[in-house]
Amino acid sequence: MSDTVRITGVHAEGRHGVHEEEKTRPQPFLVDVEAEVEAARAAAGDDLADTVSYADIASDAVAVVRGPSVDLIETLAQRIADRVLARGALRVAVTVHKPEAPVGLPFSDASVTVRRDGPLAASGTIRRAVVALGANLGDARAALDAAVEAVRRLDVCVTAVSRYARTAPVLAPGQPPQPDYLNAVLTLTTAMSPLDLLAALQRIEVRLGRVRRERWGPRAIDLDIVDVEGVASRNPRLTLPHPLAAGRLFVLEPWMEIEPDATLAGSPVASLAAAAAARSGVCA
Ligand code: A4P
Ligand code: MG
Repeated sequence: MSDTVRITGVHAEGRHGVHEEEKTRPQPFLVDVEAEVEAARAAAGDDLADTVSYADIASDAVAVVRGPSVDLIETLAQRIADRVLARGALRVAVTVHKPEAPVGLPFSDASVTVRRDGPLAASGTIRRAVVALGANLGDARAALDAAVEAVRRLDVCVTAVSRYARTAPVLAPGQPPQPDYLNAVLTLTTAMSPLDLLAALQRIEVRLGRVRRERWGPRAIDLDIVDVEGVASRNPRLTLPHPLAAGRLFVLEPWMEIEPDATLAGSPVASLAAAAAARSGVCA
């Protein structure tokens, strides 16, 4: 379940329509927008920066209506949707009304609604994704084996699985000691949306006994999405690339093993691994 930011009846004059006269004589357009967002952090911190502002949505709508002339209100709605999705909305519905359209018969309103998914919610395009696995409670090797098998049963093609590496726990300052981890990385292709992939991985975590008691706590299994081809997101529900991956040797080294030329947000994974190793005083 997500939250909705809604603004209705945004009014502006524009020169849009298939008739020549409509391209010269301005007429009124009204726009309604419903943007699906993740507002929990904004609500908890009372910070506008963590949501999508209805004022920004209104200015997107007005800019498009006052902008270059087009034939169709479908085109206007699409352009407004693109702008709202670029502000971080998960999904958006945009309705453009043209109450003075030259219909030639009495009518009260003409409108078009388009509904579009943002990159986190969009499915149907086959994309490559990188998943990091970690476990340091119970039989970690069995947990990683079971997780890889469960991922294979999803609507994905697993293209490579790294060896399992025993790694020292990376802990937050003051965190009590933990057992060593077993870490691995796998790559896959899928047409699932990134949010559906995350939900499927979280179901596998639950089935394999994951309990979330504390951030960075010891875990029976952890499945993180490190990267999804072509998707960047600051959404707290799914941040892509994973915000910590670029500095995590326990992710970068197994990934390098299966994809030596991989890049993360434009940086070669090999360079990121060398920098992380230098920081931790270990040879990459
Ligand atoms: N979430 C947001 N973005 C993502 C993403 N890209 N992938 C949200 C997965 N989840 C994402 O995740 C908590 C919430 O983050 C989820 O509900 C999801 O909606 P989590 O994986 O349960 O939390 P976490 O693992 O405690 O935190 P985080 O930030 O993922 O930390 P890491 O990087 O997984 O670190 N030392 C060694 N040697 N090996 C390890 O594997 N792991 C950690 C945890 C610490 N030290 C370690 C290891
Ligand atoms: Mg994690």
